[in-house]
Amino acid sequence: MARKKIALVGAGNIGGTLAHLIGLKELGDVVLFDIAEGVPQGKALDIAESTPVEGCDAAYAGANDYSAIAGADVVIVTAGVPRKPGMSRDDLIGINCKVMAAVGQGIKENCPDAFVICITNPLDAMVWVLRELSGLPHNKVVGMAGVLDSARFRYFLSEEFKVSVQDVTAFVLGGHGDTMVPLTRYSTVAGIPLPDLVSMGWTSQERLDQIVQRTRDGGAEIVGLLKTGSAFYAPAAAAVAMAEAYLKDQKRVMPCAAWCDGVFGLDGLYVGVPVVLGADGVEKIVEIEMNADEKAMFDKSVESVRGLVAASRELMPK
Ligand code: A3D
Repeated sequence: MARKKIALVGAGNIGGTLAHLIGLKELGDVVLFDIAEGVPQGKALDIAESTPVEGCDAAYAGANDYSAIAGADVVIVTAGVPRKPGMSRDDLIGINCKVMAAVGQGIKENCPDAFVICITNPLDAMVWVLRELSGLPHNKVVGMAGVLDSARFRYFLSEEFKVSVQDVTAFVLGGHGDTMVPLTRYSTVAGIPLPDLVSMGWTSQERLDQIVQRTRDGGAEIVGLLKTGSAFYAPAAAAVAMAEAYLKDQKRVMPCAAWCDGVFGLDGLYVGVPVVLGADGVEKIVEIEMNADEKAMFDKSVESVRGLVAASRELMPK
């Protein structure tokens, strides 16, 4: 069986890290595409030269022309600009909306059968633009945010409880912004929900509230430390896990920005919800029950995503 082809649109910090991880995991051959001349070629060659040391079989190419992504099985999109200290993800909408329109067109013309994962911010609106311009079926276009936000939550919880990250599960839903919704009732240590752990005295409600807030501010914390860009190791790892779920038909249950039409009371919106990811892309949306408080937080997040989509609609090429 021929190796899979994975196209990375955007060869910046996340794009380069994606390329490296994909080779190490031997998920397929990698094409890096970017408008910056030499950057995708240079990163492709550099990583290719590490493969003999790592002992992994993956071919690498870099390109400035969309024809290079032809026939890709998976496309991961990071093209655009990241935020700088003091900026919110939403401040990126003007420039990244135009970039997503060009990328959507490139995908439509070159690899309409691909599974597409968008990472570019503001995430929930950019994945919508990408889907509109590419014309791909909604189940084949998703946004990466929930896996990252949940991983941050899991990491902070594992530190708090002094247990392995492997035994902590967590769900962060809603839009990828300040209104994201970490769901404590659906987050567990080895199956024990967080509210029960508070009752058991493992932590206090106050500490848990602080961890929830740190999760919401997780991206800004890294931006503040790096000063010149945003997080890229964990975002790349999260997107690779999603690509692997698709390529290996793993049927993994992951929070993704998925097209919600007739679920969660929504009538056509990309927002973070639990989904089953397999060979058909988004195979199922897991419509969990939310209590009144959770629903109120989710609705607030949905409203903020709606605002961003409306702004993107105005900015999109007609
Ligand atoms: P960066 O290292 O700047 O890379 C972006 C790359 O995109 C650069 O190499 C640019 O040359 C390239 N680019 C710009 N315009 C185009 C275009 N029209 N076509 C092709 N390539 C282009 O950024 P990064 O890799 O750190 O971040 C990329 C994006 O991911 C940003 O929008 C971030 O805000 C976003 N991001 C999202 C998350 C989520 O969890 C959703 C997390 C971290 C970063």
